[in-house]
Amino acid sequence: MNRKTITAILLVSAMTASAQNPIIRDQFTADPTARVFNGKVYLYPSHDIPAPEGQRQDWFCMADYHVFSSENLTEWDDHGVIVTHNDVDWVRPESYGMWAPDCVCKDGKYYFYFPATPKGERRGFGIGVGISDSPSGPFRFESEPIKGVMGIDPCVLIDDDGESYIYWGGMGIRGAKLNPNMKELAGGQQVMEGLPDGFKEGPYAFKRNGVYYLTFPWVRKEGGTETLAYATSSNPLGPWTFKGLIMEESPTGCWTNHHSIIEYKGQWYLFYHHNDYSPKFDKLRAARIDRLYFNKDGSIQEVKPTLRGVGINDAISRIDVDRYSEAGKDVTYALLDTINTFRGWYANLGGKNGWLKYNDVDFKNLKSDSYLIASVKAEENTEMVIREKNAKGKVIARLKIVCLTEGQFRRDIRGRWQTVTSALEYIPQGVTDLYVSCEGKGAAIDWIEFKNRENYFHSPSGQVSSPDEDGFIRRWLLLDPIDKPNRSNTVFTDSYLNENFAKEYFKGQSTVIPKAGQEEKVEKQSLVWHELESDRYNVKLFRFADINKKQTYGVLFCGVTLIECDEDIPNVRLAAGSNSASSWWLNGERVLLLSGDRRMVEDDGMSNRLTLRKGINVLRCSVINGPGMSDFCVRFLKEDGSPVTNYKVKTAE
Ligand code: FUB
Repeated sequence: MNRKTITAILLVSAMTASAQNPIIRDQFTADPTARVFNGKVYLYPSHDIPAPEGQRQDWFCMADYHVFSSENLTEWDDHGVIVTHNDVDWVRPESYGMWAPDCVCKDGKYYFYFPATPKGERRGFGIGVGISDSPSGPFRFESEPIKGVMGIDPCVLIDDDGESYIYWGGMGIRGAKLNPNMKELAGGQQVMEGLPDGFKEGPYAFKRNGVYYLTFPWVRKEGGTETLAYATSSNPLGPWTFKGLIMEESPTGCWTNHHSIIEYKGQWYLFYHHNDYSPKFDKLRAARIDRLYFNKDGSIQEVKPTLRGVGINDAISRIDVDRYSEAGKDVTYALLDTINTFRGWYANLGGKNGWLKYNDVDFKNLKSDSYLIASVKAEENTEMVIREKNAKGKVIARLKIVCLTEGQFRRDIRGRWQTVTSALEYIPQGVTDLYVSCEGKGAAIDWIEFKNRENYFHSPSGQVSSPDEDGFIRRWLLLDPIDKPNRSNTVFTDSYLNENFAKEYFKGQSTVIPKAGQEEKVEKQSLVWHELESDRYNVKLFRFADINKKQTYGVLFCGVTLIECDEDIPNVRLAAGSNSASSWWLNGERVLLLSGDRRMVEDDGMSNRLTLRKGINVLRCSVINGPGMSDFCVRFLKEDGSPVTNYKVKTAE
C-alpha cells in the first residue's frame, strides 16, 4: 500500500497560561474534538484560516491540522501540523477542505479520521485515516479514503466489547460498524433514525452508564443557526430517542457550532466553538470549553457558554479578568484591537454595577513579598479594588489609576493604557475567586498579574568567594545611597562627574575598608554598609536601595570589594558597565570613568593595562543616577579578552 509518513513538528509552542475562553489564542481553531489519552487531553480541531487569493472568500478555508495537548485545560501545547491538504495521496492539493476531524486509540495505535476533497472532485468529501503510535503523530496516511463513505465530520466510538462504529455528516447523520482494522466499513451504513428534522452535522457519539449518546449540531428553526443537541439509545447505531439541547444558538452569531464531550479527572467537559476572534466573519472560529453536567436520570444539563471557560489560573500568571465568570449588568467588554483580534479583550467597569468576578485563581505560588501589576486605563483619576470572593471580601490590593490622556508619552503607555503596580494588603490562600470593582466614574481593565519579588542578592556564605565563570565580581560592600537629587541624567558631563566623584562624602571614603553594618554620616543622612553577594552578574543598585527601603532615584552609590591574588596578575584591564555614570578606583588610583547618561552594557568601558598585585587589591566604585534603574557589572579581562578568574573576592581583610 502506498502510504506517506507525515512528521509532526514536536511541540511548536507553549501557549500562554491564562485559563479562559477561547482556549487557543494564537490561531483559529474550529470543530474541537477532545480525547483523553494517557492521562492528558488531546485536542484535534480544524484550523480555519483567512482564504488566500483565488479561494472563495466567504467560505471555510482549512489547509492543515494541528494537534494540541494539555494536562490542566489551561496551558495547551501546540504539537504543530500533523498533515496538510498536499500530503495525502487521495486528497486534492490546495483544496482547503480539511474539515472536522477525530482521533481514537485502539490497541496502542492512534487512528486520525478527517474529511477532505478527493482528487478529481471540485466539491464533496471523502474520509481518510492516518495511523500513528503516538497521539500527536507522525501519522501514516492511507492512500485511499474509506470506501463507501461520502461526507464530513467523522466520529468514531469504540464500544466496551472492542467493536468500533463510525458516524459522519452527509444527508443527515449516518453511521456504520468499522472493521477491526479501523479503516473499512464492516457492512452497510444507515441514516441514524429518531433524530429531529432540520439540518444536522458534526456527530459526536459516546457511551455513559451503558447508554449511547449521539450529540450533534442542529438547526432547530428555519433560517436559524446551529444549536448543540442530543439523542440516546441502547444501541450504538440507534434508533435514537431525541432528548433536547446541550447548548443554544451562539450569542455571537456564529452559524456553526461543533463539539465533543469528554470526562477528565472526574469532570465532564463540552468542547465547542464560537467566532470570538472574528466577530464579523463566522468562518474563522475559536475553540472553547465549559463544564457539562448530567442529571441523575442521565439527561444532559444545558451548557451556558462562558467567557471564563475552565481551568485554574495561577495567581502568578497573567489573569485576563476581561474573560470574567460573572459581572455586574453595566460591565461591557471589547476587543483591544479589531485587526489583530488575538490581542484579546478588555472590560469596562464603573459605577454601582461596575464589578466583575474571575473564579478559580490559585495563590499557592505567591510568596509573602509580592505585589500586583495590572493593565488599566481611566478617563479620570480613579481606584480599582481587588477583593477576595465578593463585594464584602477582604481587600487584596487597590489600584490607583491616574488619568493619562492620549498622546501623553511615557515608556509604559500606549495611548491611555498603562501598567500600574500596587502593594498587597492581603494574600489569599489556595484556590479562590477574585472580585474587581471600580470605585470611580469608570475605568477599563485588561489583565492583572501577581508577582513575587525577585531575589537580587543574598548574604554571602563563607569568608571568600570567586568571580563567576565569566569573571564578574558579585561580592560587595555597598553603602546605602547618598542623596544626589538629580532629576535628569543629562548633567553627567565629565566635569560634573570628576567634581562629584572626587568629593569626600564621609571620612576615610577613599582609604578605609568599611565593615558590614558600619555607619557613615553624610550630611543629615545616616547610612549603613551592607555586605552582599549579587544573584546576577550585574549588581542591581536600584533593587538594593528598594529592598533596604531607601531612596532609589537621585542617588550616588558607593561600593568596595577586595581582590585577593596568589601572585601578581599583570596586563589585565578592568571592564565595567553601569547605569548611569560611574567611577572606578583600584588600590586608590582612578582607573576608569564611565560618563554621560548610559545604560548598563557589559564591558562598556575599559581601563588601561593594570596589574592585580599579589595579596589584597582594593576595588572601589561610585555610581550616580538620576531617575530610572541603576546597576553595574565589572570584571577583569586578559589581553586576549578572556575573563580573569584566578583570584578570590572578599569583603574583609
Ligand atoms: O468546519 C467546517 C464545518 O463547519 C464542519 O465540518 C462542520 O461541522 C461545521 O462546523
